[in-house]
Amino acid sequence: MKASDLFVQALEKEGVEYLFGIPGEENLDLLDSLSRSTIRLILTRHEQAAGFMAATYGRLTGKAGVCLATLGPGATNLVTAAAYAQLGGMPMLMITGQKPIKTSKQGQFQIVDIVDMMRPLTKYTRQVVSGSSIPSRIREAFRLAEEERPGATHLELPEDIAREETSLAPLSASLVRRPTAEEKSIHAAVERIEQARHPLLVIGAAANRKLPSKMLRQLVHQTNLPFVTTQMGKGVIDESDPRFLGNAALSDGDFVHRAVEHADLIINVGHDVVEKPPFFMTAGGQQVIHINFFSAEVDPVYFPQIEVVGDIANSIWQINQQIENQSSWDFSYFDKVRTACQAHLLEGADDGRFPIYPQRLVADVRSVMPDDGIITLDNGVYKIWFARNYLAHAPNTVLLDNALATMGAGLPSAMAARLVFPERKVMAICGDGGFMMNSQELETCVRLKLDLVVLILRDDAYGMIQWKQAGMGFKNFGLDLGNPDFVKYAESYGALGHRVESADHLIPLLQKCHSEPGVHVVDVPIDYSDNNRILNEEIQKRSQLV
Ligand SMILES: Cc1ncc(C[n+]2csc(CCOP(=O)(O)OP(=O)(O)O)c2C)c(N)n1
Ligand SMILES: [Mg+2]
Repeated sequence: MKASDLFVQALEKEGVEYLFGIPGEENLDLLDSLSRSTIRLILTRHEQAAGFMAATYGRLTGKAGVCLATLGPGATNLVTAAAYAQLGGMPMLMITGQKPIKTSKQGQFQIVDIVDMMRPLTKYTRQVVSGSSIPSRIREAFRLAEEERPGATHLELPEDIAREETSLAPLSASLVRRPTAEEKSIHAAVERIEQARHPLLVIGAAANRKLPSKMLRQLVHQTNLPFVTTQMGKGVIDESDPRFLGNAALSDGDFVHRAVEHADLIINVGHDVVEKPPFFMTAGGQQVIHINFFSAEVDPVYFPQIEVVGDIANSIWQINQQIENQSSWDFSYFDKVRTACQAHLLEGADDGRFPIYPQRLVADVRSVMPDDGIITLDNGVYKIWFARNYLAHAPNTVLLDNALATMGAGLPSAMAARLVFPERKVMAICGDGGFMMNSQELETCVRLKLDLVVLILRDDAYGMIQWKQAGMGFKNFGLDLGNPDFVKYAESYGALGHRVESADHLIPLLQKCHSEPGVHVVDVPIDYSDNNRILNEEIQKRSQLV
């Protein structure tokens, strides 16, 4: 058989279901082999979107999502998605083509050193230089993409190698278990938690996996430990739990930061330094226990005293087996923080103004989404409102990017979520800026018949930067946009376009979109005029009163 057949068989052996991307002439042998395989090609309109879809597939399943591009311009279009997967800890394999490497008559036409270009963006990047290396290269690319901490890998398959004859077979994955934490570190952690007066759990990105979520739920139920989440830790434990104090969406000055200041011990589970720190350690300040797959990356604001290194779910399980609830634990101040924070979250949730108030938008979206429904956020100022105000009830139901924090991923990640969970409701929530960065994928949605709801929050501006500009005392300059008529734009793709006409119109409209099949694009005029006052001033003042 030809080497590209072996390549595709190796992908099948890894359990690959989808290949997202845009082939070029350098991928035609691979495409031919793919036509005889069980893998479904998801053809997109931009490689970046294919990469975001593959990364999100990986984030949701723990198995590497795979994307495909040609050499040169196709491959350079993948770089933002590579960074997205790599920083976000999402397993993804990128496959790119290349001109023949043994002999070529085309000079340097379209040739860029893609393997080198991918080096800072991946855990592993290689050119496949012979058919016989395919089984080991593919196994290695999957092993590294999926192993903690997950990330991006890249293989370049040149045209002439794809066409080589080979008689090898793919390699199987080994049976492997993650190492678990050593007993003494568990003892030390348990002892410290039992001695603390005001222990607090902080749940971050790496805890957003299936088993840690179950174990953390058990720990909280058994001990009543209060908890806060980071943006990428949302949903690990149901945020409607009475022990949930809030989300660290803002860097400081929010209600959750009062809880953090008050804690004498922070149990920091799954902290990932790519996220903005949910708290800052100071010399002589509170103690921190670091629980993660890896030891802590020490920096000026993070130098934990105790580390429990190993499989997170197992560590929490072991702690749970040993810990005894203490009458000396005092959570009374945490309760006050929770009450004050919850009261503040309700403010504006029924505001009737139009264009829509962000707090009202979040409350209305929450009320129409089922507990297991998935929202995928692009990047804009609304991300802060959703992280703070939208309570996640299940793991990975709020897909936001607090790592690369790129614009343009909201729609592609919703598309991937829809493919992975065809029975669940999925809603993309994008700004008018971020949506337009990958809006061409509406065609892909329509072609694939993906039932989706896409909200476009229209402030006719790059609002997030306007908010920062105002916060820094600069005058409003350089951030206002024009927009297409989003209803007509959606319709031109064969999608269904809607426009919200009043605050009270939002809930019935979203319910209608969810109950009818098709790609629903909803133009939501939004009022950001209070962002600066509330996010930069009011929250700080009000939280100081607790
Ligand atoms: C690819 C990319 N370019 C630029 C930025 C910087 N940036 C962050 S948010 C933002 C504005 C987002 O505008 P929009 O999508 O309209 O959302 P809004 O804040 O207006 O709701 C910009 C330019 C980014 N994060 N990613
Ligand atoms: Mg905007």
